[in-house]
Parts: sequence; C-alpha cells; structure tokens
Amino acid sequence: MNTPQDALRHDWTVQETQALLEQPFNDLLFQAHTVHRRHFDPNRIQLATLLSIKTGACPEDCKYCPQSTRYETGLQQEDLVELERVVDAARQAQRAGATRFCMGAAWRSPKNRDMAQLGAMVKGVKALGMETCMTLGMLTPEQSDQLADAGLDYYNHNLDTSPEYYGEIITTRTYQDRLDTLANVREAGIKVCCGGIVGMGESRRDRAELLVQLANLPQHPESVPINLLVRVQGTPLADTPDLDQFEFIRTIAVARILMPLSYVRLSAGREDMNEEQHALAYFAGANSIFCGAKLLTTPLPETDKDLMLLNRLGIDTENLQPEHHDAVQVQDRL
Ligand code: SAM
Ligand code: DTB
Ligand code: SF4
Repeated sequence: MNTPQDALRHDWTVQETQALLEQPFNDLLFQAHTVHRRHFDPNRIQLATLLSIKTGACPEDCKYCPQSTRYETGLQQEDLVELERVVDAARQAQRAGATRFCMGAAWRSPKNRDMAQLGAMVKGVKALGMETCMTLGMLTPEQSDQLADAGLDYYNHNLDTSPEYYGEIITTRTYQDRLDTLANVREAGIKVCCGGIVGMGESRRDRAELLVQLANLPQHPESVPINLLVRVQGTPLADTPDLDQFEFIRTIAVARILMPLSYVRLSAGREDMNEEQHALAYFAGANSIFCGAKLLTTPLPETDKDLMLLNRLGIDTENLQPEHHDAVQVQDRL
C-alpha cells in the first residue's frame, strides 16, 4: 500500500527549487500554505526550549558562531553542566509549555568519557515526560547508539548552507562529515533535526541548494530548523548585510513545500523579526519555535510576547502529535 511517506520526493533539482523560490511572493505563499494545511493543523505550533549544556571554547571555526574559541565575543565559557541543573531547567521549560527540550554543547564532537553523563541527562529529561533533543557536534556510530539506548528522541545537526558556499563559512570539518553524522544518527534510530542558516551572504541559489540537500536526504529530517544569522560582534560575519525579510519567508515556504511532513522550525534570528514577519512565517508553514530566555547564548523574544502574538493569531501551542510521521495518522488527516 502506498503511504504519503512513499509519495515524498527525494529527487528535487536545484533549478526547480530555485524556480519555486523565485515565484511571485503571493503564489509561493499560497502554494506553501496549501501544502501546510493538507498535513498539519495550521493553527497549532510546537514550542521547544534550548539549554546550553557546555558553553564556548569550541575549537571549530564556524564563522557565524559566538562559541568558537577563535573569535573574541566576550562569551563566558562553561564546562559540561551538572545533571541536576539540566533536569531543573527542563522542568521549568515544561511548566512554561514546552514539550521538547534541546540540549546543546559547543563541541566539535563529544568525548567518549562524556557519554555516560549525556545519557543520564537524556534519561532525566525523558522521565519528566518531555521529548529530548541534543546537538553535540559530530557523532560516531557507537556514540549514536549510546544516545539511542539512553532514549534520545532527536539529534540536531545542521548542514548550515549549500555545499558550494560551505567552504566560506567553515574549514575545520567538511560537508561530508556532516552527512556522515546524519547517517550515523539515522542508523541508530534517532530522529533527525537538520536545517541551516540564511543571511550569511549566500545567494538565492545557495539557499535553493541547501533546501535540495535537506529534501534529498534518504529520509526527510523530522524537524528542519531555519535560522536567520544572529550577527554577533567579534565573529567574522558580524557585519554581514541584512537579508531581505521576504527572502527569509520564501525560504520557510520552500522548505514547507519540499518537506511537507516535517516540522519547520523558526529558529535563530527571531529577535530581529517583528510580529508581521512571525505571522507570515507561520502562514508560510513554520510550525515550531524555540522559546524561553535564550537560544544557546543569544537572546530570544520574551515568552509572554511570543504567547501573546500566538493568541492574537488564534494559534494554540498544544503538543502536536510527535508521531505525525506515522503514515496512518497522516493519512487520517488527508
Ligand atoms: N557544536 C555543535 C554543532 O555545531 O553542531 C552544536 C551547537 S551549534 C551552536 C548548533 C547550530 O546553531 C549550528 O549548526 C548553527 O546552525 C546554529 N548557529 C550557531 N550560531 C548561530 C548564529 N550566530 N546565528 C544563527 N544560527 C547559529
Ligand atoms: C538550531 O538550528 N538552532 C539552534 C539549535 N539548532 C541548537 C541554535 C541557534 C544558536 C544561535 C546562536 C546562539 O544562541 O548561540
Ligand atoms: Fe563549535 Fe558548533 Fe559553534 Fe561550530 S557551531 S563553533 S561546532 S559550537
């Protein structure tokens, strides 16, 4: 029997994706919103919260990142935090309405000696009844299996940009390294959260290529974070010119069209977006946001402000069905 999963495409070309991006804005939004409401309740979004479990002093040279040891960003560094603090933060996030708790570490990759503590964090947060996500850098197959055994639901590892532009942004690991980690995570049975950053000076073609890379993975990522570059003083990208706000919305819309069953998450950069931009992003197909005091190191809009806007838009924040990738459930809603 054919399921909607089988109908998902993995053969997008850059040319047709760029053509989608270049449509008249209203045509693109209409198309994206039509896809969105075919598969999701358009008036519900998922709230996720992030905690930095190891901050700064990262050896990598990602030119956007305030946590790289190579740039003077004035960031206070912190070693891997205690289990108790992680569980307390998750409990607090849950009280504020978050259903997913993401833990991020400024590592190139975790050390094997850290794996037991990371596993304990996953178990501690899951015991609260929340979904867990981690982003720790590159993972080996063994490390992926260890996190899967601890019960990790999602692993975030971004492709960040197009293969062509990638070398302008990061030199300390390759695009293939990233694809290998994504494959290791999938193989271990962990769900994949994978997206990128726009506004780093890339071209529209680069944005199309990033989206094609994501959609043509063997399986679409269950979550696709679209980050707008947060320009942090001290990083090489601090003075990157503004991206046209409608290009950001176009990117969300095309992510929705290419990956119709995935959660598209409005991630970094929301501080710089006004209410109208948020509303357009939700219309274009974004159905998840990070909320709370901050992302990993940079601020987020106040949660009350986020909730007030969602309320004014008639969008509720009940937990979306995490098992939405189950073909039967999706079919029920078609
Ligand atoms: N160190 C791990 C890694 O790089 O995979 C995990 C943490 S890293 C901070 C997670 C992601 O945050 C990066 O892949 C990047 O997409 C995003 N990010 C980091 N700094 C950002 C910034 N200034 N603006 C937007 N996104 C950013
Ligand atoms: C993702 O794609 N965006 C989040 C999450 N995954 C880990 C992180 C954004 C970080 C923005 C810069 C900071 O706060 O340090
Ligand atoms: Fe390190 Fe991750 Fe920042 Fe790159 S994005 S410098 S790997 S923390």
